[in-house]
Amino acid sequence: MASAYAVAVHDLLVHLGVPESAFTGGDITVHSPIDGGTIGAVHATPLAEVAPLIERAHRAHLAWRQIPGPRRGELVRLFGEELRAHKADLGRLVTLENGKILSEGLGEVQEMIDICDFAVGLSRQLHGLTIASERPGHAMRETWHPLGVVGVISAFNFPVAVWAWNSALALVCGDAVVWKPSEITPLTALACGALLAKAAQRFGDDYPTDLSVLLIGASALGEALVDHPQVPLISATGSTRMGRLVAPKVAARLGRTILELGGNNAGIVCPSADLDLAVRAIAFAAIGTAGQRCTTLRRVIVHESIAADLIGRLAAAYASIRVGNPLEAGTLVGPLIHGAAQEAMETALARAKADGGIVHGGERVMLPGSEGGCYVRPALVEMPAQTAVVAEETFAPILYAVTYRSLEEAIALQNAVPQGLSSSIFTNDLREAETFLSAAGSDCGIANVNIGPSGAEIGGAFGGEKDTGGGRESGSDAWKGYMRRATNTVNYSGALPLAQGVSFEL
Ligand code: UN1
Repeated sequence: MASAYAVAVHDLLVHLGVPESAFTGGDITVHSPIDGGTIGAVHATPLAEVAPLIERAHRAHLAWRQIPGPRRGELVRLFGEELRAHKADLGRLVTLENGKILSEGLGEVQEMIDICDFAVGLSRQLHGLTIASERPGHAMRETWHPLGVVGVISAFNFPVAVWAWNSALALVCGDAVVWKPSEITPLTALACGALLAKAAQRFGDDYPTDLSVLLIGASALGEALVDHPQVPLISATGSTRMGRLVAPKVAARLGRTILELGGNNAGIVCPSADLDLAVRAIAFAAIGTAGQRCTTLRRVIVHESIAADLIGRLAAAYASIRVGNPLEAGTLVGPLIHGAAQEAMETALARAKADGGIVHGGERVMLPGSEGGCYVRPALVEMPAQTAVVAEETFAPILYAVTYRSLEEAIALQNAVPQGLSSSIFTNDLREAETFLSAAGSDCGIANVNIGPSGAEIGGAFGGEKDTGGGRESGSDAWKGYMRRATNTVNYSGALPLAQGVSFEL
C-alpha cells in the first residue's frame, strides 16, 4: 500500500535532483515508518557491478590524489553550500524515510554541514611533523598521503550524517568513496548523491567521475566491498554482530577498519546532581530518536538516596511525552523503524520483568491513520540489578535504572557491559566528576559531565572502545585514519653517517 507521504517523498526527491527513474519501478520497496506505506522502489546494484564500480572509484582516486588538498576542500565547501540550500528538504526526507522527528531530521543535515565546514578547514591542515634527526645534514619529516578507496557502510538510524562524516574527510584527504547505505534508507542516500553531484558540477572539470559511488541493496554488496583488495579502508557503522563479520574479513587482507558498533551507554546520577537538569538531559538522551541512536542512554545508575525522587520525576516525564507523527510539532517520539524493532523491545521488556524489573510505559501506541507504523511509549524500567538483558543493546527506547551506594560501585556497573561508546555523570562534586573522567573512571570513548551521552558535536573524535569497535570518526585527528603516513629522511650532506652509530665500511 502506498504511504500517505508517497507524493511528498516523490516531490522532495525530484526537488533534490534525484531522477524519477532512480526511485520508481525498482526491485527494493522502501517504506515510511510513519505509516508503513511504500514511498519508493529503488533499483538494487547488481552484485557483479560492485567490483567494476570499485575499480572506477579507484581510478577516480588516482586523479583526485594529484589535486591539492585546499582545492579538494573546495568540493566539500560547495557540497556544504548545497546542504545549506537544501537543508529543509533533506531533513524532511530523513524524517519521512527514517521516522525521527523533524527537528532531529534537520539536526542530522546540520551535522553534515558542520562536518563539511570542519573538513574544509582541514583541507589546508593535512600536515605532518618535522622531526629532529640524530645525523648531521639530515632532515626528517612525515607526510600524509591519500589512501585510496574508502568503503563506507552505514546504518538506518543516521542515514545521511554518518556517510557525510566519512565522505567529507575522505574527499579532502584525496580518497574516493564507495557507500553502501542501509537497505532500509536508500532514498536519502540517493538524495545525498544528487546533492554531491550538484556540487561536483559547480566544482569544474577536475572532478573525476566515480569519485563517490553508491551501492544500493542487501548485505551481499557490503560483503563484496569488504572483501575487495582495492579498498584499503572500511568504515562501518552498525551492530556489533556486523562488526564481528566485517573486521576479520578486512584483517585477513590486512586492510584497515574504522568500526562504530553498538553502545550501551550509562549515566551516573550522584547525590549532588542538579536533578532538574539531569531529568531533561536523561529524557533527551534516552527517548530522543525513539532510542535508536548508538549513543542513546540505556542505563541510569542512580545513588540510592535520590533514586525515588529521580525515578518519580522521570516516570512523570515519560508519561507526559508525546508519541506520534514525527512531522508534527510537539511530537518527541516518532515511530520505530519496523515491526522487528518493536518485537525486540517487547522481548527485552519481558526478560526485564522476569528478572524482577518494574516497567513504566513501553506499550504500543496506535496512531489513527498511521496504523502501519510501530509507535511505542518509551519504557523506564526499575531493575533490582544489572542483569543480562541490561548488558545487551536493544535498539529501542528502554531505559533501565539501577541504584548504587559508592561511586566506585557506580563506575564498576557502568563499565560492566561489553560496549564502550558513550557515558555521562551528573554531579556538582569536582572529585566525582574528575574521578569519572580519570583513567580509573569511564572506559568509554566519550565521557561527559552534566550532559547526556548522545548528541555529540563534530569537533571531537567520535567512537568507542570494547564491543563498540575502537574506531574514531569526524573530529579531532580522525582524518589520519583516511590517509597513509610516510616518514621521509633526506640526506643533504655529502657524507653517509648511519643511525645508531653503526659502522659499515666498504
Ligand atoms: C549514531 O547513533 O550512529 O552523538 C551516531 C550523537 C550523534 C551521532 C550518533 N551526533 O548522538
